[in-house]
Amino acid sequence: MADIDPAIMEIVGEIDYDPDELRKRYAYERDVRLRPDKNQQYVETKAEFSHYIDDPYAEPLERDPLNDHTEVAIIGGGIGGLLIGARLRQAGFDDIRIIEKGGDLGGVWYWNRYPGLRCDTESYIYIPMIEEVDSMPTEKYSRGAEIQSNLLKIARRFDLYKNACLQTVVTGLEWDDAASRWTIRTDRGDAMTAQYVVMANGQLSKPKLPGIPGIDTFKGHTFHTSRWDYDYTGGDYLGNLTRLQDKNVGVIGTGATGVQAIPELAKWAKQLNVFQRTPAAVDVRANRPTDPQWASSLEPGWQDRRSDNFNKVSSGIMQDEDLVSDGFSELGRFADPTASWVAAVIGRELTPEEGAFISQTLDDKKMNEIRARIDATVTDKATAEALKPWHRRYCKRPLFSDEYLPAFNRPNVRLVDTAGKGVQRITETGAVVDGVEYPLDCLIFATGFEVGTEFTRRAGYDVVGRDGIELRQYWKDGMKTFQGMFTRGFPNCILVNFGQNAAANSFSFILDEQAKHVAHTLSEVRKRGGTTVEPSQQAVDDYVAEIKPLSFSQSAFWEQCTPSYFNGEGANENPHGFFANVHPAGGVAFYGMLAEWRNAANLDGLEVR
Ligand code: NA7
Repeated sequence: MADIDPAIMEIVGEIDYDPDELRKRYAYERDVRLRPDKNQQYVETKAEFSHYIDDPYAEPLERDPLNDHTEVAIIGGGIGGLLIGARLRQAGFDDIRIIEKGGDLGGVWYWNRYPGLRCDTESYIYIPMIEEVDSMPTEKYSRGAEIQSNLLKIARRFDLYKNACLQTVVTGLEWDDAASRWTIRTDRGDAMTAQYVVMANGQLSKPKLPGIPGIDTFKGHTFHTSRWDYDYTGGDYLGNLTRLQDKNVGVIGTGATGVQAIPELAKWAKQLNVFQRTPAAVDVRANRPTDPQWASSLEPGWQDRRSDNFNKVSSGIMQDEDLVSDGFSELGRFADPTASWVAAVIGRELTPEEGAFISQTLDDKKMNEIRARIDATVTDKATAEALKPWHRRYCKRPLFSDEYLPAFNRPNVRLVDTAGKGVQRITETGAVVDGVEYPLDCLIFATGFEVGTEFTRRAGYDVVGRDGIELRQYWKDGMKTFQGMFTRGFPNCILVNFGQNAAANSFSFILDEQAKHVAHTLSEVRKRGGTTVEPSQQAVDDYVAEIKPLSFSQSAFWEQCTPSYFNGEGANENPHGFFANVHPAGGVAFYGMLAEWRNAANLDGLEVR
């Protein structure tokens, strides 16, 4: 380390481990997990697996097909759809219809109800429009039920149930150029029309299953965590899973969901077998009740200010204060490889090598801390060793829990480590790892959601634009948009999603910025007396050129990572990957640019007719 500036060494602190050995271990653990079938390893929840995505919560609903017209149809009633509805209402749009698959609005917070469910970014910034609906989360990280009830407050406050179609699955969109409107077909025989369609059908919304041989042969009970079967387990989101007290339960998946659900399952199952492929990197959560004094001291506009502060801090942009001050904001110290906050501390620009050194060293030290916490918490040494993650912090969505590790100290909980290989086989009666069968009454899949497949496959419908052009075809080699939202040849059709835009740790922030963008654009078109809006070819070409060459997915960081949905299961060339199209400006600058574009109010790049 002799040639590193002492000021930088002071910031990163003592290096009391062997970085080369750590690199070798990370590379080894990645290589063990790389599979030639990459994203193809997963089973799509269709055909004989479609029952995994049935709605267990909704009562049957009958209604006649609709063929009426609305000004704005929003596909998806999750956070994105609700925010678009709210922002459009604020901009004076009355004629809105949300079309939602679920039995109620709420999106992921409607579907996910597993015990232990909470948001992982702070609720004061994650739950949108807290001020507008005059609400306050009861804890720093709210339970799922509290988040859902806040979302429904937005729906009621902005009258978004009016005209909504619940339990309705869109099956196709078709543009009628002569009439300047979309026809929307659904599984209920609807052929409604709308002047504008906003596709807000979610990012991680289609559950996926692991392609483990024999998965279709299991004769016990089974479900995906996003369709929790409380009839079988007993209890509710608070736990009390009393019907598991005489059951051998298996859970596959130790990601964000597994880490939250496993401690609850551990409390109630007779025997819980946790089948682990990649150990979860779990840092301190430190959840706490909301301090009423703090809540009453907040000044109007506090939520936006807090969210803005969090975005900057968690992106490594130096601020006087870290308002959220949690594990996510802490990650800002090494999330940004140029470590701009360090530059601010030492008073000069860093070389790229220095930035990479700081970022990597702080990451190593954080991961060492996470591994040391496992040793300090888990009493059985072999279990503790097997629970240790060997990858960089941002190779996977960072996880936080104070209940996950202690669950492995319970006598009824067994960690079945698969040494990176996953479950070998599922039989009629259990799961096999390393030739040993673990008998199970119930097998729960905490295996996440489809990522890295085409948008239209995840959405479940194709979009036919002007002159019969199909979105499936048009985007087959990757998305082509302006601002990640507007597509040439698909007038009046706007995408709200994490696609060709920039990442931010709080997903609801991205969705709200996009919702403001939709409301602004439609208002401006209205002001101009227009009926259609679409991006110019030049605007799309320029935008795509701007983001493609610098996409995150091509960076060395992701290549060195253990497989995950972040790096397309190691398949960086996947044009549909999670980070395949990310704008290089980063979240703060990118959404700042969108806000400036709105301020200019000239719809630059869009053609209005
Ligand atoms: P994730 O984060 O995609 O996690 C899925 C988990 O399932 C992960 O631990 C996987 O292990 C595991 N998995 C997948 N296939 C297998 C097989 N074949 N055998 C064993 N284990 C397997 O989904 P979550 O629902 O936890 O979280 C989704 C997002 O929701 C999250 O990022 C938040 O943003 C909210 P792997 O790590 O791939 O080895």
